Amino acid sequence: MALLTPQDLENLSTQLEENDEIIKRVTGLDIRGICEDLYGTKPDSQKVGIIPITSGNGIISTFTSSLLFIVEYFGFEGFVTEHPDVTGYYEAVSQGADIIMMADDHIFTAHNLRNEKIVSNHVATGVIYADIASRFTEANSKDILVIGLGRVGYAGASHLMKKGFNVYACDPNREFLQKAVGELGIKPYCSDDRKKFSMVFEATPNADTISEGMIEERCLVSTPGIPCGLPPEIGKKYRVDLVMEPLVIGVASMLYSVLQNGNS
Ligand code: PYL
Ligand code: MG
Repeated sequence: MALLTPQDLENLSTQLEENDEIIKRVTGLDIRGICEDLYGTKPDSQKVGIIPITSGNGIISTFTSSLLFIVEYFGFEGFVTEHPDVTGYYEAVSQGADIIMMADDHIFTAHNLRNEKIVSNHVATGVIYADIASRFTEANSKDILVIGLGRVGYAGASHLMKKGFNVYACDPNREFLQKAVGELGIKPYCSDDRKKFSMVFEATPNADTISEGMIEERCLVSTPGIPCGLPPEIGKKYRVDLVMEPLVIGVASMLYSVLQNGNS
């Protein structure tokens, strides 16, 4: 999995505001509204212990401080532990954390100690970016294109199938594609199908995965990016609305997904 860099996390507050405005304009809801609707939960100042983890490539200098900003923005009470790793875990639980957040190079998780709910950033990110794409108010059908069927794309495609969308998907890895066709019932898509979409959820670690033949005149592309799959010239030519930021939306989804909701 591609690792975030401090450059990716610069101006996170500006990226959040800009994306929240776009999301509100194209779906009618802001990020909070989408999370509440998606999970049926609302933050209530739960204590979130954020633990730096030194394994693998080690600490990303602004990662835990970015998480603290996000956690507090959405109405939780956050703290970053003084120590990393096991000592940090002990510290967080001892200080009364309701939710633990920590990431090594493979999994970034949120774990609610009070209700045992646990989620990975892959799943939470795939679900919310796919959900945002599916809420495009100018869409004129339930057809939606998913590009990339790795851990993020698969989670998003699964969510869209459950919501009753006509999910078309592609992935250069034939095994990933066959798995999603067999397990989820998605329709395989290739760009020479000439079918165009007004809603696209892109979840690949590559640039320029979206080509002209795929998108309608008005189109919403929703992606966790890094890099962006939409070539800028196509974005301009087709007046594409692009929802893309590196961490905030995925973390909001993680937090709301582990809260207790009324019917669970
Ligand atoms: C969660 C991000 C989204 C994309 N890639 C994921 C990533 O960069 N994971 C690695 C996070 C490592 C954090 C480091 C620290 O500072 O605690 N262990
Ligand atoms: Mg994100």
